[in-house]
Amino acid sequence: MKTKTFREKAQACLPALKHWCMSPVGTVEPVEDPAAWQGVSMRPAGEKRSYGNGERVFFDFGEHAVGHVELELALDGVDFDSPLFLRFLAAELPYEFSYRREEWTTWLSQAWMQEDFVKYDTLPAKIRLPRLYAFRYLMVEVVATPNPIRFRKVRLRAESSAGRRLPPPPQGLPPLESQIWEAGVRTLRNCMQTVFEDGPKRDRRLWLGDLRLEALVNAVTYRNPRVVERSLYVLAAAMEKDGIFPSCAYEGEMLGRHGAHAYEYPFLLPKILVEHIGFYQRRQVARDLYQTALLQFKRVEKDFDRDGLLHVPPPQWSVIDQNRTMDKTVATHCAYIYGLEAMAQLSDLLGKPDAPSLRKRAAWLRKTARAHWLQEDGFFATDRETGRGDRTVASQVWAILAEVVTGEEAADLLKRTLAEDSLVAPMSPYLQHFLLEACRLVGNEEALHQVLQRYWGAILKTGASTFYEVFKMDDPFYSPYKQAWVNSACHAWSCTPVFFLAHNARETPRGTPHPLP
Ligand code: RAM
Repeated sequence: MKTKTFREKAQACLPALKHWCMSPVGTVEPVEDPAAWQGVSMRPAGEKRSYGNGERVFFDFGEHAVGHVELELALDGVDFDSPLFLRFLAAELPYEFSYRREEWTTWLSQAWMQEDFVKYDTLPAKIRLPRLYAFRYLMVEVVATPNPIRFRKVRLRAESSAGRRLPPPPQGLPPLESQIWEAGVRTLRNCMQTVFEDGPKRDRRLWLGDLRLEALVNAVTYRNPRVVERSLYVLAAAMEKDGIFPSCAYEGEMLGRHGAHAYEYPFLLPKILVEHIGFYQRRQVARDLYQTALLQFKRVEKDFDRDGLLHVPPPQWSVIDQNRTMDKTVATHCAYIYGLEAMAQLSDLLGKPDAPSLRKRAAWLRKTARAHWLQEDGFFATDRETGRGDRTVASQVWAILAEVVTGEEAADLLKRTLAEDSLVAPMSPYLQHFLLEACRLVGNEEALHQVLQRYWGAILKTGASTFYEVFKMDDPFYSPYKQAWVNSACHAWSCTPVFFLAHNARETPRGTPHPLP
């Protein structure tokens, strides 16, 4: 199928955005607070009638949302002999107010900070800030004004294709899990725009790995299959002649262009398609992308060595977790097997002839992984890992998900993984999701709830109303970008506890129609 056709299909399922208005719940101010996560908290502050040169006001909208800020500006007095000059800084978390432009040290663009300087030549005025912000707190600083300025009717015109309403948690969830549910569905809502965005503060980009997880939660909450299909077609529309399925793509004016490529993301494509059929019994997108999905496995066959082990050729990289230093060899090899298995299921579902050869290859790759990487102590690790002692949770989780170990052996590996503190721990909710998936696969619901409550419960304790891109319990300032100001605090790959908490999702679907409300 031609990219032009994918483009047309992407446009045909463009979802409508729904809008709603939010007003601040109060004015606050950031204060240094050693007891608070990242050392900054917001305390109530009185609202003044008007603000003069150098003064700031911080509006608290009560919860994280995405949209355009609108407000009315009026001067105290009549003199207006110069423009009004304002600085806006929208923040997801209090710590972002410690941002200092001159202290920027990361390679990521400073333009991602939600800071804008705007001048107004005529007042009073009704304004609408041109940029979309993702935030809970909004600071307005009066850089220069001819007279004190009044802020009236401060509003956020919020938007999402999911609408405002957060689906309620299933009855009977314990309070902590209900809170986790609420933050999870808010996270997805705020990332669910005309495609599944990764995080609305920064990239606002559609990534294939993030899309898979968002599609899972969408299926048990907002139930909008068109956003899934639109997202898949937007990615497909950006495919080049080599047939590599993009890991990341743009929309709008840039529809048809892709961004950076993550090595293992394309292996998730058949999984998304199988689950999509399972959730909605809609097959067209799977039919359209079947051959493309198959190609993702064939085209990397050259990257296997003579022992049948997959090595990512530099400078390519796999995501697996937001950790740039750990060895991801085992996890990537196993992600390939996981994808092959899904590809075989997709072949069966669509009545294609490829399943037997795909399963044969998966079985062989399980053997090679086991033979080379299952160490004497019962953990999976490459020589590099064992040599340096940096065994990872990621390797164990992916070995389980790829069914390199099964049954009792897998259940035991999971238990030992959770009990072993020396393994390199997940840095992001993305890998934590696969840990939950492994818990469910081996049937250990108790461990699943423990992980979920411990990790996502800890995020909530930081004051979160949405879940984060990265979260390391022992390091509040952890950032894969070396600067926590730019981390995203509403990142959809972190919303998947909702999927595991939904009563109707007790089993990850394997292509069978899934009973959902
Ligand atoms: C970052 C984002 C995104 C992720 C990629 C690999 O840009 O966190 O969610 O998928 O990395």
